[in-house]
Amino acid sequence: MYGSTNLSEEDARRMNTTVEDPEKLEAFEARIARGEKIEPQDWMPVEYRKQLIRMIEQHAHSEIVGALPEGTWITRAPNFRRKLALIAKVQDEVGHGQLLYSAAETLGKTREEMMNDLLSGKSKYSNVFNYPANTWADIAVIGFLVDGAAIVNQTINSKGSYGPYCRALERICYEESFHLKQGHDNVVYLATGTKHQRAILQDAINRWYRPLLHFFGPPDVQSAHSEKLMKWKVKLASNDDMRNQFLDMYVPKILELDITFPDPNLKKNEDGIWEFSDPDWDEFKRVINGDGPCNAERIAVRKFAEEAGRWVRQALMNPSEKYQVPLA
Ligand code: BYC
Repeated sequence: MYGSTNLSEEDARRMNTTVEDPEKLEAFEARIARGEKIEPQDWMPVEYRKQLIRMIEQHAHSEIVGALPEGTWITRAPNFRRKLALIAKVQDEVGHGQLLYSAAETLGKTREEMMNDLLSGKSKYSNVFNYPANTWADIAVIGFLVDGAAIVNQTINSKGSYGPYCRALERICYEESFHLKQGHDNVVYLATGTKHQRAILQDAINRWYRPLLHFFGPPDVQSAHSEKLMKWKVKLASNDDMRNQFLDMYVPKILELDITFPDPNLKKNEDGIWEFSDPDWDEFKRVINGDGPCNAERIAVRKFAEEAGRWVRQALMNPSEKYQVPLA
């Protein structure tokens, strides 16, 4: 699925290059224009490699950190059926992290380096996972709308240019579509339930609305990386386009349940573009730079997991350890 995970000596030497061989660059861009997939052993510009590492690594971190808010609800799920579904979903999310770390490793960054960068705060992960899941309705909203937003992003980018990332995204999208059904079922159940159930759902939508708008990244005019990523077909739609697609698909599904959004200016114009109030981009910047409601807690849990799992990694990596076939 992934191909090589080793950086060739030549690629390692080129990592600090700023000027690319024009012929190779032209041939590379022609391949992208023809819609070919780039594979790990192929020549690629250093900036393409660095951008992919940044984006895939952030995506991988988002999956494993994203498992935490939902994970806290496994022991508090309202019934056995919901608990089973949530356990399976959380397990899937961690598995997505594994797929994505493997895809990022093909570009020459080791998993250990990625994990260290997450724990030191050098690498980012999705803003949405720095908010608390206060009630069971948060789990419904995460399952329906956060997973829905992720599917919009991932379905588009699975048609991109880097083979290992696209193949990982395709697999992830199959599983995410089950998560979405689980989230939708949960949202509809609460929306058609008691007064209290509707109230906690409305409260959760009120709190998740702005983080969900932030999920697709800053407005296009402020996006630092979009131009390059779109030129090289790593991203196939801009942040604003993806956000618009999400609003188009999901706002009507919430409104039909007679649940509202906390924004009087949210509306679709005749040209198909959604308008909304400024979702406070300063809050977005604070949250992605480490100062959100749960950033410290999320990293503390990951540090605990890293330390608690060290003996397992050491045992697996110990070349003198031999597997003993257990007695029957
Ligand atoms: N959160 O130039 P821009 C899931 C950063 S997990 C944090 O527009 P780009 C799930 C951006 O990194 C799926 N940071 O960036 C799991 C950059 O900072 P740096 C999560 C963000 O890359 C468990 C700066 O802002 N999905 O679904 O062109 C349970 C400028 O932005 C965010 C992914 O990870 C953000 N939301 O476009 C349930 C998708 N947005 O690196 C569910 C993969 C922007 O220069 N990523 N930043 O320091 C992408 O598709 C793209 O990276 C983005 C941003 C569209 C998010």
